[in-house]
Amino acid sequence: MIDAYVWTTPNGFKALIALEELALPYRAHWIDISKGDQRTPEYIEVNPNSKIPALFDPDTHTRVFESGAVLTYLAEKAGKLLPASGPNRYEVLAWMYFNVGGTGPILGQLGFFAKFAKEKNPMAIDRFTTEAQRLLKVLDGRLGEAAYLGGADFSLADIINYTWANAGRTFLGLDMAPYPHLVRWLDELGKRPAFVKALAMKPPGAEAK
Ligand SMILES: N[C@@H](CCC(=O)N[C@@H](CS)C(=O)NCC(=O)O)C(=O)O
Repeated sequence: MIDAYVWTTPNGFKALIALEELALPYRAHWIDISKGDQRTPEYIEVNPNSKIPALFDPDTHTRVFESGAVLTYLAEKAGKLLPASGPNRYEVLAWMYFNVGGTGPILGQLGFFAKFAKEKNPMAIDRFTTEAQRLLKVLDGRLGEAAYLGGADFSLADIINYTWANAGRTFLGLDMAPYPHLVRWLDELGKRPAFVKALAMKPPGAEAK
């Protein structure tokens, strides 16, 4: 049984969606990043970078941190959602890296400056809004030429990009009118049973709040 370290954020949901899509048995450990659980010595053994998601697989004595590596490990364990070789493997990996080096950090920084920061910095908000819009346009272009980011088939590339693009539409409230293909893909993925199940998950006790 895989130990999955998660929280209810775009990066945490990537791991939960992948576990559900791949139907791998797991136990969710809720790391409350608002309370600093990510900085405890026990958790730093799992992720030296003090972020979620991460996992430990007792079957293979493997720890994995960074969402891209976490999803790659899960797909390779299940033998699904990441082609083992060939050009399509690298198309999927390229769109995964596009998220971990692009939409993830840029929309994350936009969230910080536009939503969380007490002092509003117009230059930072403008910089990250412009770059977020540019990246969403790149996703839209790809989804105008292929059903899924990796090509004809649903893959890890879709899971990893979904949570941040969806946060752009919902939490960040970006205008999605310029991205009709992206909206089509968001709507379709959001109806998949594994997405619906994972995105509804909450830490124990959260329902009572
Ligand atoms: N590059 C990392 C980013 C992970 C990340 O930023 N996670 C956030 C939650 S969405 C986090 O753990 N933040 C806690 C903190 O920064 O202290 C990945 O892709 O896994």
